[in-house]
Amino acid sequence: MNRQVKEFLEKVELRNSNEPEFLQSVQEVAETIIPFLEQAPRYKKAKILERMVEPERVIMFRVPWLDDAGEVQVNRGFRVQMNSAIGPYKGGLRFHPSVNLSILKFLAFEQVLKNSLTGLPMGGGKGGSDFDPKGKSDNEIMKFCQSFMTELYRHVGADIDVPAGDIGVGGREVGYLFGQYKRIKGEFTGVLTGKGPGWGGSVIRPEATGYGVVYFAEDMLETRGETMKGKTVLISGSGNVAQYTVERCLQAGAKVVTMSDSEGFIYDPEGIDEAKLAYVMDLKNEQRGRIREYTKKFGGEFFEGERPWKIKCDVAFPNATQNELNEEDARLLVKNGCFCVAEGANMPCTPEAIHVFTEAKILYAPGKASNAGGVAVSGLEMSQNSLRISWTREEVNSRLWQIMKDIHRICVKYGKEEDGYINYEKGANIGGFVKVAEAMIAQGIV
Ligand code: NDP
Ligand code: 2IT
Repeated sequence: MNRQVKEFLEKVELRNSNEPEFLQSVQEVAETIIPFLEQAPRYKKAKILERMVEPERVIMFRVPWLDDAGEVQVNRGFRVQMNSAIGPYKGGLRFHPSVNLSILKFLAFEQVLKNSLTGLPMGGGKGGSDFDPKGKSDNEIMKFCQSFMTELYRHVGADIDVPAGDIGVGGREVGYLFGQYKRIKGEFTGVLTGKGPGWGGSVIRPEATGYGVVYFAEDMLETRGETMKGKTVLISGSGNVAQYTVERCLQAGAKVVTMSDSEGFIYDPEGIDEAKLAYVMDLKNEQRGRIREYTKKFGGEFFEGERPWKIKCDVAFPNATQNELNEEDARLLVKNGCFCVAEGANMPCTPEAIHVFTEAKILYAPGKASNAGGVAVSGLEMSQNSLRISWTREEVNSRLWQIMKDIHRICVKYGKEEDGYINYEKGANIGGFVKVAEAMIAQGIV
């Protein structure tokens, strides 16, 4: 590691020593940005990176609620308002028992660069709670969301901070959160994205992350004269991002053979077709069941406690959670002929895994580039709310498609190396950074 990178990371580590995920995401960015600063002394002098790793504000609060048995429950709520240089804070809310400050700071930090890459005026933030939605009744979910918003409302707003979904937060939760905000404030504004299409939500927002990651992979493949058609695809996760990744893969003529959840993965060598996907969507979104049920209905195999990476494929989409694909998995993927990995999740590949991909010179895209479609359509939802109109599916989809193309172009611009290899990680980091840095310089030392 370069000396300047090492010195920078030591300082960040000293102040955030118990935050491994945050440090991991900072290291990943510093390794490409610090060498770039040598060609951009203005950014170095203005200490842009030093400022960017310090959140503008962190809010932590108590979330008390009453469960169905009449017991008092207490959770912890957070909102990390990372950077507002180019627009209101924007980023999802995650409800998962693992949620802590380290995870939310890493997500908020990534979000700043991702939102910049979309070309839309959005700053970066992230929030959530250690609340576990699994096994909770609808009533309990509503009670929790109402209590969460009863504190969060004073920190958010359509021009201040606009949350959305992430793990454990989908349309149902956004609805309850929005209802409570509206009730407390007495106003109907675009304070959240991912709303229902009949009450201010954008069409294509549920599909956006999954569709976007495949659009991005299609652009990556095109650089090698390839398409998704006929490719064998591994997908991890079975939530929002995974489901619509499968849908778009099928539209593009690929064969998807795996999906997963926190209990294991299913392998269907025949491929997951439209009817099987419809079953998964009902199982996960309505029944709130486990992916292992799939094999009881359609055959194939369930691998308890495992992740899909040992199955032979051409293209892989890690779409569940952070650090779900390690060095050993990466070696297996490459050995089995996988030549394109596009992250639907945030930071699913460990640094060692990324190293394996870039050494092997296979196509690899970091989430901040390839999964930006979700927040991009959130940005389009904000625009529609401000204009008080709703665009059609065709309009939103074509804007999403164009935004993913533009992000790909930015990655190539900043990430193409001397031998022609496109380092998407470097391209995405520098491309996202420059716009935020310019805005921060223009706005002075604030
Ligand atoms: P969902 O809650 O809809 O689905 C999450 C999926 O990942 C589920 O299958 C879940 O399994 C699995 N999962 C979650 N945590 C773990 C874990 N610790 N170990 C193993 N499996 C796990 O979330 P999303 O699909 O919205 O989010 C998936 C990823 O995509 C996240 O990294 C998120 O940050 C990222 N992302 C989401 C966007 C969005 O618009 N929603 C936009 C951009 C990125 P189980 O049901 O068993 O928990
Ligand atoms: O990680 C992400 O980009 C998201 N969870 C979506 C955020 C958003 O505001 O739509």
